[in-house]
Amino acid sequence: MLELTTIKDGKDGTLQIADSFRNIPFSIKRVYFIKDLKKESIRGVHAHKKLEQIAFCLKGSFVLRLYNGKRRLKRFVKADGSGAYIPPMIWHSMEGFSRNCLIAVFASDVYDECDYIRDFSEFRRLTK
Ligand code: T46
Repeated sequence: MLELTTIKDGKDGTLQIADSFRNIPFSIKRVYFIKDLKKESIRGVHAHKKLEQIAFCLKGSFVLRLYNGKRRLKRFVKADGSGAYIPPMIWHSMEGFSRNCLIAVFASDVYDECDYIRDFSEFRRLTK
């Protein structure tokens, strides 16, 4: 989990800042949002060959599952300003969304379907 820089301005609220190479370990090339989720929704369920990502929950919460071919990890991600780093070659899925869950994902590159590994047996073969 990575923390954003937080500046509390008293009655004027709070600023949270994501700087590439400070809070975010890569140069951000794309940001996408995931919303309108249901309790039973599942997203992800794939790995990336090269893409690095950080998922921030802006509202609500969700469960992130990660698998590197050997170990499984389950993280409860909530809207507290911390982001979940998803490195390349990690099988990941998002589920257990709360009501009105809103997710922002910062990515190290533009969308490229060729970077996706969507077949689990191919992922297992590549991570053996
Ligand atoms: C990831 C998880 C956490 C685009 O055309 N451009 C984009 O930037 C994105 C993100 C998606 N798409 C298209 C590709 C598919 O035709 O939107 C469709 C749904 O994408 P996908 O099935 O990959 O959606 P998720 O939510 O399962 O995965 C997304 C990201 O694609 C992925 O990189 O790690 O969120």
